[in-house]
Amino acid sequence: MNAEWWKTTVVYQVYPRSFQDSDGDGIGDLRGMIGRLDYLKELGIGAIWLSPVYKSPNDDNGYDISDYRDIMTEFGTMDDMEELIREAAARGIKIVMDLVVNHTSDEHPWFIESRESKDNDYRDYYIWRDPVNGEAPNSLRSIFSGSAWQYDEPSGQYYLHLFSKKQPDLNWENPNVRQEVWDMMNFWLEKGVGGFRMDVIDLVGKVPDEEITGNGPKLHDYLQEMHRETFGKYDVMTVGETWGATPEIAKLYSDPKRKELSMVFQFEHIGLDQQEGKEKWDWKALPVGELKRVLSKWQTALGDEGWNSLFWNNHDLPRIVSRWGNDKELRVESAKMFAILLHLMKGTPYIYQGEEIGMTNCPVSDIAEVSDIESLNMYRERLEAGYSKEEIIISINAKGRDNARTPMQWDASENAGFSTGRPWLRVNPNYTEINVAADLADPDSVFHCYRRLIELRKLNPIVAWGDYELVEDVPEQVFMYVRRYEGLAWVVAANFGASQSTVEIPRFGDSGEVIIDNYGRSVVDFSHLVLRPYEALAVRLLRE
Ligand code: TEU
Repeated sequence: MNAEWWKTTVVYQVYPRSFQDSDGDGIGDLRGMIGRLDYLKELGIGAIWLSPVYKSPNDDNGYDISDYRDIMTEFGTMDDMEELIREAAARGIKIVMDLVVNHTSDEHPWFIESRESKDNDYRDYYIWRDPVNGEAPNSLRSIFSGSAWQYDEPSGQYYLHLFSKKQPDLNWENPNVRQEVWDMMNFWLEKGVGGFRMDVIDLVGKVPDEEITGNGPKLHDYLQEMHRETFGKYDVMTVGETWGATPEIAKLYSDPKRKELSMVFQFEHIGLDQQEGKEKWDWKALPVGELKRVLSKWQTALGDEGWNSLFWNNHDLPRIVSRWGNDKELRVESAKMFAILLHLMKGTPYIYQGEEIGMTNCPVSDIAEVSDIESLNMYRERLEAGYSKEEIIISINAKGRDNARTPMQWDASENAGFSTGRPWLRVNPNYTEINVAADLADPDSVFHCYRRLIELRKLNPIVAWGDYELVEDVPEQVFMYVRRYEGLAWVVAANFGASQSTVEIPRFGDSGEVIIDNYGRSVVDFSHLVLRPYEALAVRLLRE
């Protein structure tokens, strides 16, 4: 048993609603996914993080669960799920479930009971408080706009919901709640899943009365209890979604000695294009220098007391090539640049569906085209606050979550090969050009760059285990680092600029063997290296 398989693999995130429909209802499903496993095997990934497939009324696309032990009707059945786990395993791929246990759906039987009456056995499964001076207990805000407290007429109390009002927060202080969660996790572990991605896990230790949400005092006790009671006995990976993690906090989760999680998603780099003290909708240009410093800090700060996750994208984030690259004439180059830069770092890389073919954002012109609850609530709130429709739509196009959720673009046929029916969310019109079939056929495609990067990680221990050092004496817009392992040194350079940049580092020697790049170079001379717009390369140094 190799306890660390997740340190040498690459994880692929599937957003099932948008991956592959098999029955023509316009919604992706498990059977569709099974049919695409060979594609994922060809890409070379070792695990799939599956966004929620449980029963859900879909107020937040499955992140509002009404039955943790059943499958969403539109996605299929438990038999399909078991077949998916089996068929994936047959291809060397593990299925990592999304564990959404900060909250349930308000349609979960626990909540239906809980809201029945103040003395119901399940009342204390959720967080109920009396009004204060006839109003909400305090000023806690929902991440999806408005107050985090919802008044419940019949009992005269408020319940807490840090997300939508159809996502009431569970009360983790209650040992029965924790036991229910452990039982449910064991139910899935026994089915052979490869681990869990833990939704907003940093919120479960909240102390609502003190307005503490993230990183509450008992958070790590709970996670150690979880480790003991559930996955500690299995060879699985666990990754926590932790928006507020610093390297010090990340070590608390991922230091193997503490027996908590394998790793966390840290979001420090993700917030760099956000204006100070404002919301994600209020963006600014990416400060490349800060990106270099932040990612490099994370590369070195965890040392042996933790493990990094590496990602640009997920189902909550805009597409990286549109966000920080050029999704027009340099789409292929910039998509590959992000891939090369990230995949040769230390940590476990995550690819979000469609990223491997350079899928782009999908702009809308009217709120009627928007599906995501976060954007819809924000739209209402900002209209009331006096913003114009036009400025709100600009924010949604830059940062809205639907950008990442449009259907997977498989080929140039109708609906991009995603569905024979009408897709639940419109297909990005650029599918005739950007699609899997086209990328598979072109050896220079974004897909083949990702496939090669995954292979490089498998074949070269330096990628998983090498040390990391940022190269400082280069122009601000060039992100350059060295990996070193057992006498070998690899240099990775990426020009974030839309213009060329010159790098002069004579100590790296006058030539090096190109391992991978995005402009088709054969030799690299570091004493005078002109990097073209979004050019990225990795080179094995002949001497240092
Ligand atoms: O996301 C947590 C979260 O905080 C996000 O809503 C985030 O703030 C926002 O989307 C950033 O743009 C997780 C899931 O990934 C997300 O899809 C869910 O909506 C949310 O939890 C509630 O379960």
